[in-house]
Amino acid sequence: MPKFYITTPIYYVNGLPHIGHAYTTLAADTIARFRRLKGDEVLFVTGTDENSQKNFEAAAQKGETDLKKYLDEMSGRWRETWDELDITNDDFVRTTEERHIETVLAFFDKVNKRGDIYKGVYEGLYCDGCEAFLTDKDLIEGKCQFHLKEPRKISEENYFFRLTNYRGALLKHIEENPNFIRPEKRKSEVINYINTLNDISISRPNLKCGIPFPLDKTHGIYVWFDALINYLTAVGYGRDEEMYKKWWPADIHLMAKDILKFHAVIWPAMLLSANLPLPKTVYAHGFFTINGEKMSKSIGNVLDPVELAKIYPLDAIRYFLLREIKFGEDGDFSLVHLKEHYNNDLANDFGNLLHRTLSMTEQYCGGVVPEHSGEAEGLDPLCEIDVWKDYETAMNDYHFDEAIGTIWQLVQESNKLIEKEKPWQLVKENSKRLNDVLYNLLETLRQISWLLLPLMPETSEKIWTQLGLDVAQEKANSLEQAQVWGGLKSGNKISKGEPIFPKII
Ligand code: ME8
Repeated sequence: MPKFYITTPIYYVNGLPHIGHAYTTLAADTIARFRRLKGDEVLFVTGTDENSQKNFEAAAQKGETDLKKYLDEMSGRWRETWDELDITNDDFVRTTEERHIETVLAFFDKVNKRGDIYKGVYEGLYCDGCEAFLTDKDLIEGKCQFHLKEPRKISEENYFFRLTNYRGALLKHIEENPNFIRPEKRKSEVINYINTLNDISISRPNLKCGIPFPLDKTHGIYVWFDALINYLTAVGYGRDEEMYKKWWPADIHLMAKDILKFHAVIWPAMLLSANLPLPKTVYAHGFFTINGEKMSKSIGNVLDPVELAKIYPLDAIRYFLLREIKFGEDGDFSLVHLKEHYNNDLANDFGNLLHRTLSMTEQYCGGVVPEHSGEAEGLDPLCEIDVWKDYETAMNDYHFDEAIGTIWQLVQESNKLIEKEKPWQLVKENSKRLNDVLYNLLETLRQISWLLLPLMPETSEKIWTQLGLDVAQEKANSLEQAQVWGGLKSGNKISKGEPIFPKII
C-alpha cells in the first residue's frame, strides 16, 4: 500500500490557535483525507513547540511559575481545538516529551560526529518573535517583516552549525528536484538566502527552558534546531528503526511562507549533515490578513476558529478557507465574505440542489430512488464535464480552490438541469423521463458526496444519510467502487431531513 507522511508546523503555545493556524492544519487535514481516500496509508502529524523562550515569557506573564503545568495545559488546549475542528491527525508531538528528547540527542550526535558543530561568538540581530537571528536583508525599515519590531543586537558565545558546508548540495538538490520547494514562485527567495547564508548558532546561553546542549550544559539547544527534529520524532528516529524506515522521508511539510527558510534550507542542511534523506516537498502557503489587516492581539482582530464554528458549520469554514484563499497565495479573510459565500454557494446553490432533489423524490416518487431506464441522454451532468479527472489533478497539486470549482460546476449544471427538464411538468406528462431525471440528479449528488469527502467530510456523511445510504458502509467503500456511475440503487428509501446549510441572516 502506498504511504504518505504529512506534517504541519508544530505551533508555539504562547497563545491559543487562531484562524491562521487552523488554515494550515485544515489544509493538511484535507490532503491527509484525500490520500486516505486514494487508498494510501497516511501518517498525519501536528504538535506543539514548547522549548521556546516565548512560551516561558507567556507563562511568566500569566503569573504561572510552574512552566510544566503551563505547557501541559496549553498543549492540551491545542490538542482539544484540533479535536473540536475534527482534524484527523494520527499523532501529536510535544517537544517536551521524552521520545522527542531521545530523538534530538540521537540526531545531534550524528551531526556532531560529522564535525559540523563548533564554538564561536555570535554578534548580530535577534528577533524574539521569530526566535531567529536576522540579517539586514530580513528587515523592512529596520524592523522584522513578520513581527514589525526592531530586532535586538546581541553578542554571545554560541555553538554553531556549519550550514555553509551544505550550500552547494542544497542548490543542487533544489535544481534536481523541481517538487522540493513549492509553490514554484518561492524558489527564488530560498536560492537567494542560500547564496548569502552563514553558519548558524544552535545554542542559547542562560537556559531557562529547553533541551540542555549536549556539549555544554550551561547552554540550551536553540529552539528551531530542536523543533525541526520533531518530524523525525514522529517516525521513531533513534528509537524505532522499523518505523523510521517505513515513514521517512516525509512526503510533504506544510507551513506558511514565514518559516519557509527554516524548512527549505536549515532543516535540509541538518538532514544532509546527519546523512538522512530530505523531505520530498516543502510547501509554503501564503499569509492572510483579516479585513486587510495583519492579525494581532493589539489590533484585537484575532479570530478563534472554535468560536467561528459556533456560528458556521465547520464545513462552511473549510469551504471558505480552501476556496477563497488560493492555496499558495496571500489572501484576506473577512466575515462579510464568509457570510456572502455561505449564503450564495452553500445555502443557495448547493443546499437548494440537495433539498429540491430530495423534496421532488418524496413528492413524486414516494421517497424512494426511482427505477431508471439507463438512458442518460442529456441528463447526466457528470458526463458533460470530466469532473473526477479535473478534480484529482487539482487535488494532487494542492489547488483546492480549483477542485471545489469543479464540484460547483457540477452543482450548477445540476441546478440548470432541473430548470431545463422541469420535473414538476414531467410528473404530469412523462413519468419515464421524470424517473430518469430524478435518478440522475440523486446519483450526481452521491458522486458529489464523494468528491467533497476530503474537503467537507461532515457534508458528505449528511448527504449519504439523506440519500438513505448507510454511513458505515459508505466509509468502507473504496474510491474505485464509489466512482462507478450507478452506485445509488433504485428502491433506496431517502431521508430528506433539514437543510444542511440553513440561510444565515
Ligand atoms: O513558527 N496566515 O510556530 P507558530 C496563514 N513553532 N498561516 C498562518 C497565519 C496567517 N495569518 N498565522 C499563522 C512557529 N499561520 C514554529 C514552527 S515547525 C518545526 C516550528 C500558521 O505558532 C502558518 O502555518 O508561529 C505559520 O507558518 C505557522 O502558523 C506559524 O506558527
